[in-house]
Amino acid sequence: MKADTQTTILNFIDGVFQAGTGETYANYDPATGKPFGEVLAASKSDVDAAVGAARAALKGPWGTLATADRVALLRKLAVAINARFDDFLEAEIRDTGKPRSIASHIDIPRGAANFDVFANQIAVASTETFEMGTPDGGTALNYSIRRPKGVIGVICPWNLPLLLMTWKVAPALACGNTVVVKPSEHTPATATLLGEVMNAVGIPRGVYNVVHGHGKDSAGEFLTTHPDVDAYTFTGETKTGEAIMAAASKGVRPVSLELGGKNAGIVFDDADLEATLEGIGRACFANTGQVCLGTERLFVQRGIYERFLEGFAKKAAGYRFGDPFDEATTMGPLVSAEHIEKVSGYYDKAGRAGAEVIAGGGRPQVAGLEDGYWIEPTIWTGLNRDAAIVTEEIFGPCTHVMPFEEEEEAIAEANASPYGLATSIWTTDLARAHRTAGAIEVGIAWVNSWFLRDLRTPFGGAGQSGIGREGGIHSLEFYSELRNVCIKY
Ligand code: NAD
Ligand code: 6OD
Repeated sequence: MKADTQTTILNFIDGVFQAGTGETYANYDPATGKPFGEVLAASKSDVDAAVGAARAALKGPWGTLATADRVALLRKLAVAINARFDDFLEAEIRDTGKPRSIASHIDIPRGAANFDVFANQIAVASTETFEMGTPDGGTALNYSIRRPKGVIGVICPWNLPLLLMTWKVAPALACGNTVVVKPSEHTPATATLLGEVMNAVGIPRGVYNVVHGHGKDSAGEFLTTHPDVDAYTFTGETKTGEAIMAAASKGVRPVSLELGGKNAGIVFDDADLEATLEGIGRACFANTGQVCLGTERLFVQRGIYERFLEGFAKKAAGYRFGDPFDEATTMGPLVSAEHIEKVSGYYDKAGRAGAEVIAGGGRPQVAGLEDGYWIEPTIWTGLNRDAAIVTEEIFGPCTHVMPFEEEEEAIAEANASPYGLATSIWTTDLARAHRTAGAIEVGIAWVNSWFLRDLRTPFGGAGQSGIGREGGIHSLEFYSELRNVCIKY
């Protein structure tokens, strides 16, 4: 169990940690439900100062730094995060309640890797050249140069705080932009700690700024309505994405939006049952179901349905709740009091709608941590496709399973959603795998896998799951302004 240390979270503006002049609020430990520190959030004038610092840095040394020098600094950042691995790990576990086994294998390593990946990407990024004939018989050469977009507002959620924040900050800095980050109010720690690392490796002041607070009428809205921010990159709920898009439309600022989902998993009769149970188990329950790519609608072909349900119920019952700092814990709490209220509200709705509970369905008692935000991994069946738990994003460790007969039926069910983030398809028939992956309207279709990431690939959502693609060259496209130079000679 983590020692009962208190923390005070400050803003990081122009290279200096400073108390905000906005609201002050308590930071809660999800495993105990008790406050363990406070956040001194940014006021409108603090956000002004952060944006001003970012603008000054852009016009100053950062804006003129050679790509090779930026690449070297990004690589140093990756090394420096790994050098402080345990500090990041502790901060992330304390804020989110996620088990050490997840944070140490996914969140913190990816936080560092994001800087390496985008250092590599910008180091070899090319642009186009076209030679053309001119009407007077001469020649012109067109080539493109890459310029930073400017000051980028980065607004982040709480489910994978360091991973998702650096996923945006790394390519933004690689392209020569400066950033003002607004982490989730629930998970302010690792973005703040990254400020120390930025200073330690010599990133010029003002390049990376962090402002804390909530969304509406708070730091989030102060940032998204600030006229001197050039573009916004956001990860979070679809409704929030709409508000950010509306704010960004003033001044015609571009947005990259990674939003919610209600992802479908499909298990065919010919799937390798053991591998499927392992993969689908992760897709439904990893990080206590708080992964945007997670599976909350599952369609299982009739021939394997009963055997699958039996194994799946065992999987759900096999998680071990406990102190997130304990290596043996495999299921942490939900992130906040607000979120447990939302998720348990859906558990109640499932009961009222007459769902059959195959596993879980309630809130466990965790010895010594009774006031934490715990909830059981849950499997339901028996509801129609229009039930709230089958259509709305819950963002908890739960899924609804429906049987199907034919491939076309599973595809139609998977596509019956306004969201289109991810799918996970389980089959040993290669032709069927290609057909199904091509037919489901999503940004990512995993076959016989889930959350297997190559950071060079396009990442994003279709429909109400987002706008744009990031990852690899696609991130560079969003975070840079390409200029065509046309030389007639
Ligand atoms: P959220 O939308 O409530 O909050 C995200 C961030 O936006 C927070 O920092 C919040 O303070 C800020 N915010 C809220 N209202 C705002 C406003 N009006 N103006 C400016 N900022 C505002 O999302 P969350 O609860 O933190 O995260 C969970 C959601 O994120 C889920 O819907 C999940 O699917 C989604 N998500 C999507 C992806 C993806 O890649 N598509 C990844 C992770 C999470
Ligand atoms: O792996 C990533 O790059 C990424 N953006 C993951 C998103 C996970 C959603 O919770």
